[in-house]
Amino acid sequence: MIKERILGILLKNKETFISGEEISHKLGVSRTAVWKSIGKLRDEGFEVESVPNKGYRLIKPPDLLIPAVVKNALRTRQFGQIIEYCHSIDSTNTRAKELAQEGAANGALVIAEEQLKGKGRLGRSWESPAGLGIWMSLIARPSFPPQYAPRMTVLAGLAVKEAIHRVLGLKAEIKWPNDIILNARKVCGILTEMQADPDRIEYVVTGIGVNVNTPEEVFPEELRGSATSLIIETGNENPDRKIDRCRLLAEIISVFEELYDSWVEGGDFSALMQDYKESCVTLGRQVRVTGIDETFLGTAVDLTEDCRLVVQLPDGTRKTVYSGDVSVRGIAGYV
Ligand code: BT5
Repeated sequence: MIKERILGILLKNKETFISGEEISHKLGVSRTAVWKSIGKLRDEGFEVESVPNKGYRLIKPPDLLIPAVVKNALRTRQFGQIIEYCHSIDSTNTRAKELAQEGAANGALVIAEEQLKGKGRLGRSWESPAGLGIWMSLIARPSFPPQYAPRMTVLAGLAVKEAIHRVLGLKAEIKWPNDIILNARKVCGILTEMQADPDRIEYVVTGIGVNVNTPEEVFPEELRGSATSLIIETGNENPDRKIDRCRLLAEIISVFEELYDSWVEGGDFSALMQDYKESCVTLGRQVRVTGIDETFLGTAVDLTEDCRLVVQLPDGTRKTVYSGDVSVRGIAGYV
C-alpha cells in the first residue's frame, strides 16, 4: 500500500524534510496520491509537519505498536520481520500457536494493544489493558531438543532485562522462572509454550507481557502490592511523557535474537545461564514451592541445564522442580 511505503520513507528521514515530489518520484505515484496518503496517516494519529518548499517530516507516530515503526527500530534478520498486529485479541500466545500450526515462519511475531484473555502459567490470567503495555508472542522453530524449550524463557528474560536497561537505565532482576522484577514487584511475565514430538520441536511460542505505561490505579486491587510498570518505576506518571513502547519492543526483540543466535549458532548456553543466575533473585533464598500435589519450604540453591530449580529441604535433601508445575514465592512475600 502506498500509505505504508510513505510511512517507511518518513521514518527513514525522521530528522529531515522530504518533498512530495521526491516521494512521488521514489514510489512512482502522483503527488496527489502522496498528499492523500499523508492525510490518511494524519487521520490515524501520525503528526506530520508540512512546510512549503521543504516538504514533509514525521514529528511523532501515535502511541500504538505500529508494525512499520517497530520494524524501523529492529536490528534483526528474522525475529519480528513478520508481524501480525491486533488491536484487541484473546491472547497473542493462542494466536501465535494458530499461526505456527498454519506454517508461520521462524521469528514471526504477534503483537496486541489489548488482550481479553491474557494467559499466565498454570491456567492463571494476565492483565493486559489497552495501549499501556507490550503484549506479544514470538514463534520460533528451533532444532534443539524439547527439553531445552525452557531456555527460551531464560533468553526472553535476559532480553527484557537488558532492553529495560538500555532504553530506561533501570536495573531489573529476575525471579525464577519467568518474572522480571523492579523493586521486588513484577513488571513482566513470560509464558513459553511448545508443540513437540518426543525428540523434535515443531514450534515454540514465547509470550512476553511488559507493563509499560500502566498507572498504579489500573492494576486490579489484588495486584497492587506485587505488580508494577516501567512508568511507575521511572517515577514519571505524567500522561504526556509516555515511554516509547515501539522502541522498547524493538530492543527486546533485537536482543532476544542476538542471544538466541549466540546459543543456537554458537552452541554454548553456559555463559547465558551464568548471566541469568547472576540476575536471579530466587537463588539463595528461602522459598515456598506450591505444586499440584504438594507444598514445601526450602532454599533455592541452583538451576539445572534444562532450567529446573534445585531446592534444598531442611533435612539436606534436594528436589528439582519444573517451571510449568509449580509456583515459587519467597516465604515473606512475593519475591
Ligand atoms: C506469567 O504467568 O507471568 C506469564 C505472563 C505472560 C503474559 C504474556 S502477554 C503476551 C502473551 N500472551 C498471553 O496470553 N500471555 C503472554 P504466571 O507466572 O503464572 O503469573 C501470573 C500471575 O501474575 C497472575 O496470577 C497474577 O497474580 C499476576 N499478574 C497478572 N497480570 C499481571 C500484570 N499485568 N502485571 C503483573 N502481574 C500480573
